[in-house]
Amino acid sequence: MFLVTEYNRSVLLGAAILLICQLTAETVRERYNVLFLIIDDASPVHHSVFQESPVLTPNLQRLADSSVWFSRAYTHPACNVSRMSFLSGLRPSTTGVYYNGQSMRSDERYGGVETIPERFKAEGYLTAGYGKVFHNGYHDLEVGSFSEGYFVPYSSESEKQLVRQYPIEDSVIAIPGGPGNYTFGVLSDDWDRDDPEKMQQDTVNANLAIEFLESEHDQPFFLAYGSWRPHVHWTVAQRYFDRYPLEDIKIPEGFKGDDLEDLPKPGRWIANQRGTHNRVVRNGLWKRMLQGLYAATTYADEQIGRVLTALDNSPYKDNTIVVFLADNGWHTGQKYHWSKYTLWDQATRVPMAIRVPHMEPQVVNSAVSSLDIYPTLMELTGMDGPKGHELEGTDLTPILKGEISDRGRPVVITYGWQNHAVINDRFRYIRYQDGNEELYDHWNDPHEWHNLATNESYRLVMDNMMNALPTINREGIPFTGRIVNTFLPEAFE
Ligand SMILES: [Ca+2]
Ligand SMILES: [Ca+2]
Repeated sequence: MFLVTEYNRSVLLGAAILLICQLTAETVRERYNVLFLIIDDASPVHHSVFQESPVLTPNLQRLADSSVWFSRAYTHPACNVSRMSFLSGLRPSTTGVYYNGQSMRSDERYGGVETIPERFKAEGYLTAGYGKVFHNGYHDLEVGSFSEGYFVPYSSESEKQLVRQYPIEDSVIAIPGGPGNYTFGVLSDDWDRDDPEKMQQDTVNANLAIEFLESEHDQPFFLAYGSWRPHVHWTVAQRYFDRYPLEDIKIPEGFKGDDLEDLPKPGRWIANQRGTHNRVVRNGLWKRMLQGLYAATTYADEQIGRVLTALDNSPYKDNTIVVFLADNGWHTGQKYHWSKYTLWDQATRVPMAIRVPHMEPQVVNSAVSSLDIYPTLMELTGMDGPKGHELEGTDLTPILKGEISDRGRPVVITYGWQNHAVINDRFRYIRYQDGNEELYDHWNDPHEWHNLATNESYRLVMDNMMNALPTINREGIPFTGRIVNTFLPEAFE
């Protein structure tokens, strides 16, 4: 018979305490918090993280200095397509969500997929979303993705009020003939400081995120902050415009006058069918437009910086993973194009960072995809993947740890049914639904000026890259929103 003496009672007790401590340490290590930061429509050449740029983004640089920074991360070139893909872990070619007007939630096959915030919520996380996390047209459908009382989505009304009422009158810029949403103006310099009546929503939502990080939580958390800027309208306060005097602004290096001449029909069509660039130039607005984008980018950088500072000053600093990315890129005249919606570098390459406590900062220059975020977060937090669907991205944890430098397969970017770009460490191969092709050699042609697809000596390169094209290309799901910025049949005729 086992006699419980005072001695072995204390030994047993000690062993039990040790076990509990180990379990707690284990649990704490696996139950990382997540801070998920998203900015909207960021040009890949207009930020100053590890590159020369006229636009200063010191807060992104500060984040990059403590993170694994991806200089060649890619997303799909439209808000909804990109966000639905990286938040669900599924490719557009799998879900049939190819444009902003297609809501995945209304689809019977994929409408119920468990997205990143839902996954964390299901695991007992406090899940908060402030600003534009999901696409702004569809955030009503995402109420259930976040914990009750912790969801304040993007407000289109707030943006409209801002643009109509507050800009300094003679500062308002509009492109005659449109698009109308490029209209922007300068706010007086007391904006986005301390007066609660004079804060735009990105400031208000950053304040909510900061307040969240300054509060005590008895659950692990997933906190998403989505900044609407630098998306148009580039309406920000005077001080941001003042940093970029018009006389110092230069047109982007990547612009080449005859750039469209070597493009196949769909490429030329998507580049300039809206005619925006010609109107910008005809009206002498190119530098004014760049000034607006620069000012709005610097404002967004500051908001990200404020949230990051709140994390770094909080007790959560050493137990919180930070993910940062932009949902898509932006053309500022390159290939005669403004905005996104193309398969080229300007619209598809985005700044991206992942910071994991106690992991060495580094810069990764191999091609990665925003699709990789979901499986990476699952691995880092020790969670199982979502119920009901397989994630299609690649777990980047071995890259974060410095064990490997490459995800092992090319990145595939999609816009519209059967229009894909395949990107590896050297080339971008574009294939449109009608079979037209483009090929760019990034080692020798970073601006993608020289389409090599008609040069037969590259046939083998292109054939190899074709092997990475999706084998499933689901028909586009029905539109529930506006049909805008889509490829039309005339693009291929
Ligand atoms: Ca966007
Ligand atoms: Ca060209």
